[in-house]
Amino acid sequence: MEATLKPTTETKLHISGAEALIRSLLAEQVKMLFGYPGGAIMPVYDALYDFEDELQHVLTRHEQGAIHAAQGFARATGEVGVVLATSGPGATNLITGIADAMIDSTPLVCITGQVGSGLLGSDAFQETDIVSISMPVTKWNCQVTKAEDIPAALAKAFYIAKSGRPGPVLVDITKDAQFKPFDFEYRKCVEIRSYKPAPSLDPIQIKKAAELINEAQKPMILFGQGVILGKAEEEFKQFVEKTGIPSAWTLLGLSALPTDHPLNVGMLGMHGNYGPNKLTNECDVLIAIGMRFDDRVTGNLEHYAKQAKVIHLDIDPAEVNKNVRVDIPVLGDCKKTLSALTQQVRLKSHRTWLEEFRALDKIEYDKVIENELKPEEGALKMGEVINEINELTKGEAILVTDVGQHQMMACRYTKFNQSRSNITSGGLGTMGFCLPAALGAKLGAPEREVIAVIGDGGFQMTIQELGTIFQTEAAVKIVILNNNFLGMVRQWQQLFFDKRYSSTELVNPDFIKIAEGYGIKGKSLSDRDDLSKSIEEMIAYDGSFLLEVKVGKEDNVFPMVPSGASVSDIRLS
Ligand SMILES: Cc1ncc(C[n+]2csc(CCOP(=O)(O)OP(=O)(O)O)c2C)c(N)n1
Repeated sequence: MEATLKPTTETKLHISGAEALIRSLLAEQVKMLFGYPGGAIMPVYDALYDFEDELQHVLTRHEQGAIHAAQGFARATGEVGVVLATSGPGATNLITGIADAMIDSTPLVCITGQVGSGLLGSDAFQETDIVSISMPVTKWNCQVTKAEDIPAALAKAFYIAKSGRPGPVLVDITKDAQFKPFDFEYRKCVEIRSYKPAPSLDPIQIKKAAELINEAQKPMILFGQGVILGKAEEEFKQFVEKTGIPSAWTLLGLSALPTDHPLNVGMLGMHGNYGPNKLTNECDVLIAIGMRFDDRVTGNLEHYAKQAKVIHLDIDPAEVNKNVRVDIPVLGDCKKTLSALTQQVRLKSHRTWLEEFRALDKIEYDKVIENELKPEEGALKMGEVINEINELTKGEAILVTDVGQHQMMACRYTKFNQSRSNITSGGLGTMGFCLPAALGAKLGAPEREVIAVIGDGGFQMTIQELGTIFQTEAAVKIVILNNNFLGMVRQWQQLFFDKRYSSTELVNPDFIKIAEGYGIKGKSLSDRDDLSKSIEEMIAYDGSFLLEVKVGKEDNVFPMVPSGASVSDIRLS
């Protein structure tokens, strides 16, 4: 939370609402935003023209591209992503990204132009009630019809987007409000009556949680994105190391703890690892940290960790007891709750218990992983592609994935040694997320290698953003794992619908020619012997590169907790 209410040095400028908007963004330290112009937002674009040196606007090829890019930017940097769009279709094109950011707790400020206030409700050209449409998928939204209300609306928007559990907000500004001059003054928002972003720490709950942890024989930690959002990676690591508790991650928690950490026992949920899924139903204390017991993680709730006492650390009280009954809720910012808890827990190791995870790892390795990572014959496998990427990036890269089999494979097998390295659409599972999100991540963290791993289906959902990559010259490395299928749906058709492949086979274009049309270097391969050197070439290349890897058409992702089954009924084949 900001400590003081300081007006900026630019107090009392007599400027238009549009310029006030730009100056408000600058006062919030925004340096980059993503968007697409149109009639109802033109005054803002006109004002932007004078601020090109201070505020970089990234013109995407579609508003969905803009919002996913802003999400990628926010996830890679920990800052608020900012999006600009016009009214009507511009605004509605943001909705998928807003819903995605809402469910994945990504801080975004979306600014939409609106028809003039005198036309509101008249079905004017490109009028749509975006405030009502976005209501259920925003953390907060509002419409501004007066220029003088713009700074306060923006200040509130930034405060709400990034405080507490982050999320997307939307500010809709009528065109007349953008035009009108007024005396501009900006004050950052530091509190809002009736909005309590983070519950304060309760020492009694901390004590109870510590006692239970100290007594536990088979405790297990489940960590989610809350650790990353709370910038609590270091506090988390200290807690894990002091308690010696095996720790498993959700899809969005991935990279909060290095993959190779001795207490990292892998991924939870539907395509997660064998050990943590099975042992969820054998542990005596389950410590959930910054995660929300999504159904993809829990499987059938009737058979989920019934034997365990549950401790849940979360910033959002609404998450506690939502899906899983919690014995000891520990509310608050996990940076604080974790360090308080670490002080009260005893230094321990759970060697025998950890060995149970490792024994199950061995089974999974022999039955699934070895053949995924080191197949000797047959078509290329998704896992071996990821394995080769690991060899070259040494856990340093940001991995951005789309949705489907490639996403599960990439998240299962990529190695990470630093946080904010795994960017994927978790809760909403939005195909088309990856390419623009990778662009946003690269623009936000240009010093880092950014690798987009995409399916041939999802790639074509936002393929137009190759144009933005071309124009911005962002050196995004794109790996299409091409199986000529909507692979994950095909897998379900194979396993649960008698192999009736209804509308899942794709006849694809020449992706390399398309890349080349956008000035992006491209290469295609299907031969195992070409894999390693092609990935090396891609990474060494000084610019954006698209690598199409033709993989087995009907490979499946295992292990798998079938829909409706218990996590302990996870299948290896
Ligand atoms: C916007 C959207 N539409 C539909 C789906 C349902 N869906 C989930 S995975 C998938 C297939 C993805 O295919 P592809 O991108 O080729 O990746 P693969 O599974 O083959 O790796 C589909 C259609 C979705 N997640 N998002």
